[in-house]
Amino acid sequence: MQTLAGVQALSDLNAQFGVANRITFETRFGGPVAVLTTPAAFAVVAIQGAQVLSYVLNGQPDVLWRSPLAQLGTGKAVRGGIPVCWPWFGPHPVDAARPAHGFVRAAPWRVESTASGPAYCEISFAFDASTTSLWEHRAMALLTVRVGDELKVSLETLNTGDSTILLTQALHTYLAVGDITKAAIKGLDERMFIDQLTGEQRRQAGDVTISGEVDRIYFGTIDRVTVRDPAQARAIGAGKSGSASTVIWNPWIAKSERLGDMGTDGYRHMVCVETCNAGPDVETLAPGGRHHISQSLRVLPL
Ligand code: TA6
Repeated sequence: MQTLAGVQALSDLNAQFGVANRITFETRFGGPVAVLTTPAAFAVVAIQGAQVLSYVLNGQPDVLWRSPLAQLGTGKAVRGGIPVCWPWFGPHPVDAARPAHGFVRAAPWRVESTASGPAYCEISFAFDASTTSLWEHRAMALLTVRVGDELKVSLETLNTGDSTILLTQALHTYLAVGDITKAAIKGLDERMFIDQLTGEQRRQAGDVTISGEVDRIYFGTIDRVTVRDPAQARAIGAGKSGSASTVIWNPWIAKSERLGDMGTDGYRHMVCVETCNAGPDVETLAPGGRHHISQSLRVLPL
């Protein structure tokens, strides 16, 4: 049964896709979410945007940062978790009037399937972008979230139209850290990046540390990135596939004030490590073509 804005009713979702004690559909953050529970961890995934909002390993703080103002159904993506930026990253390359980061991160997705095993739960969503006025192409986006002792988010694009798509995208992941000023991001040493604040291209020297606004597209990198978080005595590993660019973003103080939804000192407790096809890393999809991108998050010892 379809209800508001094409969102499937919770009762129908539980009947069709629920799994007792493992996968339930309920209301959290003011909107419909899936709660996936395994022996090692649980995750909360909003139907809106197919957005992971929380990933918590037993006995650990949330791996994902979320705005204290997080609320579904506002017409904007929740600030935090893993927003899905598709089918373009950042401002639209030609038409600035179109929404930044594409048009699916605040829209309802359709639950397609769920699965669970002794150590994992999984949910898949679909977005049919064949009839939107915001885009001149036709495609399907399929997003799968797999929860266990790691979190894996996969996004597949299928070009269902008759024109070639130049695809950019991001799994725009907000990682939670105890204190960003004490954190270090490893794995990008010697990689080139575009500094989005100045437009310059520079080469990274050593670990990425943050003591001000950082907005960088690292390109030519298929590397795993590790965020060392001494304040929480842990590290978070971010592996990826289908991506040759990684964005590192922290808005710091002034931009946080302009954004208005970062909370009082949210910037101190987050860093975005985004698995992307962005900057020079553009995927060309011929009609019938597919592209798959994924990010895997794992908590590691310091
Ligand atoms: O991924 C980094 C970035 O492009 C930044 O420039 C900043 O705009 C951020 O995304 C958040 O964008 P949003 O539209 O969610 O406010």
